[in-house]
Amino acid sequence: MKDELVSRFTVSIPSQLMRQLERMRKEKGYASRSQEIADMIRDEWIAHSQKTGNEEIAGTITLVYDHHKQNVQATLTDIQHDHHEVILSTMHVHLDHHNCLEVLAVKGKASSIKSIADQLIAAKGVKHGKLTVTTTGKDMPL
Ligand code: NI
Repeated sequence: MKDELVSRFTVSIPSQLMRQLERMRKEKGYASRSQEIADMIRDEWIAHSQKTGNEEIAGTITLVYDHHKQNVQATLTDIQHDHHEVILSTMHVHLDHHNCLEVLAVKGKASSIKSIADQLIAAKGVKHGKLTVTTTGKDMPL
């Protein structure tokens, strides 16, 4: 790190998330928070690079949201209808009185799947979302 240029930035996150970050740092054995976050960014960067190409991929988009939050369901449905050609199937599970789990099976160009996942995950009211990418199997011999 001595010879590398270092950038510093300030981040504001909920206190509970901060406690979770700190607990994870200790459990993973990182000496510093900077080291931990740098590794998280590298990991995300690799995943991000794989999702921005032109190749056809398959995958799932998982969303957890509170359906009582205003407009969240309508927003998610609008986005899904705009991209019906790549969303093959959806499953909706009512986790409890408030929380819904939605899983979308998708297939299409990596960059467009990534963009749809980003829109859904960034929608107001979505608590957590994740795109999991896999192969379509076509160019994957056993
Ligand atoms: Ni539900």
